[in-house]
Amino acid sequence: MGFCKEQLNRIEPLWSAMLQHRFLLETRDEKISDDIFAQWMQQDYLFVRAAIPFIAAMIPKAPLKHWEAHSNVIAMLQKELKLFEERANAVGISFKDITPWFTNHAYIQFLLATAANEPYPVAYTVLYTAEKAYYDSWKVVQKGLSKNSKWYPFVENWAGEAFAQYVGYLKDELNELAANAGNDDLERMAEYFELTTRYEIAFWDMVYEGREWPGL
Ligand code: MP5
Repeated sequence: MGFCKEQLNRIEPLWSAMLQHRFLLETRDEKISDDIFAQWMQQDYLFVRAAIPFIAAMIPKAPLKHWEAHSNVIAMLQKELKLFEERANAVGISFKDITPWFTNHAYIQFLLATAANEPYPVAYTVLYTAEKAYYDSWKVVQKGLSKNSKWYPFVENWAGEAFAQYVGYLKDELNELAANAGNDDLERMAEYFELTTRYEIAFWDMVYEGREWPGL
């Protein structure tokens, strides 16, 4: 069994909890409030923007054969930002003066610190886990959301065939990185697989809790 499957099996209760999050079920069942969805859009817009320097910071550590894919991902993220902007304009949501809330801030710092400080296979684990999490999450939404919904373009973005292929590519490459990794790196990869999943769950929670920053 490859590393990815092994990890998904190991943390199965967490992964299932993520896929049963009320944000996904309410969006799927068209019961989500516009305000909650807007909060997700504003925060995820900032997250996607921060994913660009995360990918860019991985490139100097990456084997040459990964450079093209990483460059393509940066282009994909730029297009994704335009999708957020188009949807925000269409429904009257503003991205002006938004800042990352506490959990989002922590997740972004985690991404950037991982790319800067950890070995490449560990950073690649975080990339795969975050992308796989969004693929599986939006597949849940796809099961019920009408194609006419104003939120359907997000389903098309993350649950569509192009993204499925990209996540499949990341899985194969991560399995290969893991097959060639030493024990220390492998342990760290498993730890970061779980941590990334916990951040994903915390991110959905944050959208509801709506507390911008704890403390005064
Ligand atoms: C992704 C995302 C997917 N947009 N937001 C979170 C909180 N996790 C994962 O990443 P991408 O780069 O938008 O495909």
